[in-house]
Amino acid sequence: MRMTFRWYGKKDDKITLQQIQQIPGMDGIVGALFDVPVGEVWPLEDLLSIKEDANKYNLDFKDIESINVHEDIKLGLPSRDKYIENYIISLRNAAKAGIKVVCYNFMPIFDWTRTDLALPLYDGSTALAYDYRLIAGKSPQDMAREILDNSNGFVLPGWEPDRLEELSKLFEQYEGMDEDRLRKNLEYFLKAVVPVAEECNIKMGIHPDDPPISVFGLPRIVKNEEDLDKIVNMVDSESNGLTICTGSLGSNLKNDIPHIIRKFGAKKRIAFMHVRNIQVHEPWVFNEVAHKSKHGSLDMFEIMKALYDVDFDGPIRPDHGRMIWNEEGRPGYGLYDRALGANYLCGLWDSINRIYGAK
Ligand code: DNO
Ligand code: MN
Repeated sequence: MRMTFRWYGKKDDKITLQQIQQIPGMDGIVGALFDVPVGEVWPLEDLLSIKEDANKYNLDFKDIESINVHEDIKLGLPSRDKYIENYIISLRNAAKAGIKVVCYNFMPIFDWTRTDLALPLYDGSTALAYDYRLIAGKSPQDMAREILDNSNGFVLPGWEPDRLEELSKLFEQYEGMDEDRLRKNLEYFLKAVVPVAEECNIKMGIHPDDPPISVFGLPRIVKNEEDLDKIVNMVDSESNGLTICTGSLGSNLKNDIPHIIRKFGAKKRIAFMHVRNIQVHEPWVFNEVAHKSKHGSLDMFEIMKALYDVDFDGPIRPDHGRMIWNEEGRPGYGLYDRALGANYLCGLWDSINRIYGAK
């Protein structure tokens, strides 16, 4: 297993590679090219330059999050073939730069969605939160404005102001799109890219929908075990893998995460693990918490034990953290709480290996 930390790059992340290197047990960074518009080719030299920077601090760069999928692919438009071709070139470049895992998602229009980016918790920290009652009856534009007001200028991915201007057009394009059609479009994409990923020795890992429920009436197809089954069956290859994000899937308590890990881990379909805890108050009302089990609804020991049982040897990262110790910056992606989270996961992992035997 390699312990990793998501990094937004020299230009956009105030967290330095040196700081990441100083987190005990850290093996590598998870990076991306944030300046390349969605659908364009990722240049090899830009990937190599991240790798070179990371390696200077004894950190690997073997995992990408995410090469985003162009909206025309999700919509199944004729123009998708050109974007798929570009995706394939990006995958080949990634392989040349030593990348082993590529995370992506297939959520229409938006990436992950929250109704509050700085919910105050009992201890003075703040966390990301979701409450379906705050979304009901609102347009995405209203939501975006509300979120912008309390987020220090940061926006959720997919909610950038220039994108919001074209939102009505995007929603029109999705009219009549149901889960089955969206699934067909995913299958078309996977049938084209997975053979290339396989040839390049890369595992693709689809990220669950976050939250795993339809938002603003848009279809979502990565919500539960049944959805994951359908996806792994679309192309029979270990390169057609999953990112198991415990905080995303876990916001529906019906999703039994240790069981899901055992099932898809046994089939070697887990490409990437995002491990974080959340407190679920009632269906679709939840907030993120510290990683430790006692603070939330998920049993982190059981999650790590399931990974041990299936000999998981891919990348794992702490996911969103709270803002603590007066840290300011990108909601969910501060240094301190994620570093604590990583350390807690390392502690669990070490203990499990000591008790049940190192493999
Ligand atoms: C949420 C985060 C997301 C994720 C992307 C994957 O749980 O991990 O930002 O990175 O949706 O494409
Ligand atoms: Mn995640």
